[in-house]
Amino acid sequence: MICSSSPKFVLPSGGGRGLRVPSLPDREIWSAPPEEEEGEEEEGEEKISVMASSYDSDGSLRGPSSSYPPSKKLTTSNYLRHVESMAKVPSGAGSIPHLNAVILGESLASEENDLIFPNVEFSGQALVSSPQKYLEMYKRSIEDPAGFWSDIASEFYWKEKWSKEVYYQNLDVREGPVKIEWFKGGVTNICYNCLDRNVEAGLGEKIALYWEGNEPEFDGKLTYNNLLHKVCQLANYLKDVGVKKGDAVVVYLPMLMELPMTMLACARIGAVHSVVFAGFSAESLAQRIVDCKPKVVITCNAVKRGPKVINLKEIVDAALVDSAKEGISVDTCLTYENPTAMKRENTTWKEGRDIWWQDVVPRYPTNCDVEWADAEDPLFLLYTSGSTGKPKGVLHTTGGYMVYTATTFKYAFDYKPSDVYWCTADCGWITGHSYVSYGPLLNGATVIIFEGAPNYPDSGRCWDIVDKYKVSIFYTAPTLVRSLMRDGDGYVSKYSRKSLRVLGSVGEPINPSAWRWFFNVVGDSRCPISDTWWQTETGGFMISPLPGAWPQKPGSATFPFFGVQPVIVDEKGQEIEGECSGYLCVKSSWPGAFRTLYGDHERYETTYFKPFPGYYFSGDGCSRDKDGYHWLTGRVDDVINVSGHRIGTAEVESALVSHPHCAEAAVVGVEHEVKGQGIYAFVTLVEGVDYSEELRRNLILTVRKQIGAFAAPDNIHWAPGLPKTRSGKIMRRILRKIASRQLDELGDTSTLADPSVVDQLIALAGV
Ligand code: 6R9
Repeated sequence: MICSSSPKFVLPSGGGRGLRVPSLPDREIWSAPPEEEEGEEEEGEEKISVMASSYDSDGSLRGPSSSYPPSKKLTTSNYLRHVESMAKVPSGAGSIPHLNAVILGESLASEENDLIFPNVEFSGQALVSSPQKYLEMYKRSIEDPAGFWSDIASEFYWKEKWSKEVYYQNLDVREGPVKIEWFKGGVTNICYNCLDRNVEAGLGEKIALYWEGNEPEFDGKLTYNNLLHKVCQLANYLKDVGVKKGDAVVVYLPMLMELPMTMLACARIGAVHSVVFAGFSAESLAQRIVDCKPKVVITCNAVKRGPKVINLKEIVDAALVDSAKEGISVDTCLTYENPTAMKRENTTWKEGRDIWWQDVVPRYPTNCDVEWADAEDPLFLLYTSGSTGKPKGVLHTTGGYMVYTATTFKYAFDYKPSDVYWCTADCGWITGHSYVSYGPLLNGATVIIFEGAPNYPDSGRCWDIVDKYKVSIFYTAPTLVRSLMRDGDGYVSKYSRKSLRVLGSVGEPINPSAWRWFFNVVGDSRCPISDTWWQTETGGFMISPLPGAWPQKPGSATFPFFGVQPVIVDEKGQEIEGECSGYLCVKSSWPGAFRTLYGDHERYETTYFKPFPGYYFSGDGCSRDKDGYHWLTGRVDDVINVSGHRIGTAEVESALVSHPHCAEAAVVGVEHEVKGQGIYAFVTLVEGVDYSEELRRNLILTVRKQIGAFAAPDNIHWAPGLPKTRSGKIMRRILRKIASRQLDELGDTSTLADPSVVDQLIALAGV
């Protein structure tokens, strides 16, 4: 299917699928509710301060206005009504898990009265200053994607321009293999666009990276010039040890400036980086090494996170032993000495293979020719969890990813050249790829890289950093917001934070009380929050507020980014119109989309394009309210989202059953106050083995060892038997209810092969 022609754009009028514009003539979404609907205000109920503004009929902002609707008071019954109706959605993704129902209930209850308008000053200077402006741009992006994205792409450096056909896509498995291409034939280099282009534009002396160490007294910085030189030295070294265009390089580094530097050096010479989060275990690292067979592994000896020293080199050593056993031996392990964490002499070493970064890299020239790449040449691999035990190697290519990350960064954070930007994500996850490294650097931004833990030396550390560097855009995860919120406002109010302008959230749905705290306490009710919904697979933001453009609803990711056509489908794959709940899919491609799963295009099609033919299926559930706002409701597959990290239940189960005393395991997600979801594992032991506290600890340790500490189960529940259907399928629905102690909601258990196991499990809860 060739798509240089324009798809039809339909802007529904009221009630229909898609967007509604809050403007004065259409007062529906923000007008004051009728008197009789008002209820008593709950005691202790949080109140959000509303930035009172409104829109003129031409869509421009006006206000603060005395006619701004007063907030509607909320009653308990309002609240519960929403929880109940959302928990029992008649169609779509089926019933929403309890936590999400509560979150949604909270959200939807607040949605009716808490419409947060951007303030006039903010909108006045915003890149997208009104819903009308957004709609104008959005409409063009959908009606003429080729023109819209070509115009933006032209702002980057291309050695050769892309071919006439700006993009090609087939998302429909019924029409042949799934294929997505953007700017094919265009020749560019993302490192050149991040660094050389910005230096040539006069930003050479601008700070590219600030580094803040784990200990507050250690810090560093690099200008765009400095960074370019260091990237070139590393690129030259890599070339010298034989890394060529298309070769994989595995990177296992903590948050040092050397991490984005390494990614850029790989990109400069056309090598494909595969960054592995430095919290993964040796076994997980080995698995990724075996899958992509790198020429070189780049790591550092150790890192301090809070008071703890983590010996990364030992983990890499163990991984390299494991991968060699599988026939993949790596000749070069470039090791950065992180002197604040560990001295050289204490580092384990293998002569001939290991080499100190500081001994070799600085000797290379500070300039290095760019390896020009086709827009569709691979840029990086990043493994992510799926619903089987084997992680998926998500593959992103060069040109479309470059254009998309840069554009989403610019608009979703309303980026200005004077901004200082801090994203707390680690570069081991997609957020660190797109929004610590590539997106901001492509915009010539000043970025903070933080090595440490957000609560070390105390819970005020984030705001200390914000004040120290005058951070204006702060992008983080709901789990961090919730944990800092629990530690009290005192840690926040102690610091000025007056440099903050825009806040951001990513990784999981942000529940409205966390949203409100983030908005009111951290942002002093001044800063819009960009709640960005996206995925490793999407490369960049898909549904996100544009600060200054839209009134916000706490907990809603609001509307699609330019060029993105989200649809909500029911279980038959039919698009559902208007206010609804169902599976979130995307129709039509966008430049930042992943192109395949490394070495397994069939799995790519099966996982993402076969469930609902014609669409990309995200794996998430979503509700759309009457105003077209999107509310993400969490994963609908066997993936648990722990503190924003995706963990496949199958991966944890396979780690558990590798323990010699564990015969069978079934893992489910349960709500967790801080992490969003926690991991709850039911384990059946081998005949003759007794359950004990020691065994419980060993099982948890096994998972830590095989996957990483972040995947350790919060609960182990001894299960002499598991609830199974007569065909042997584990009824996870029942396990979820037992895990969350919703024992009156177990439903019909009579179809189980042995219904008595349910009572047995209930009796063993808490053992
Ligand atoms: C960027 C990232 C993707 C999954 C995704 C969804 C959840 C991410 C969210 C969100 C609600 C948001 N998710 N952002 N849910 N609101 N703003 O996190 O990528 O690690 O691949 O996870 O995270 O469930 O499907 P990734």
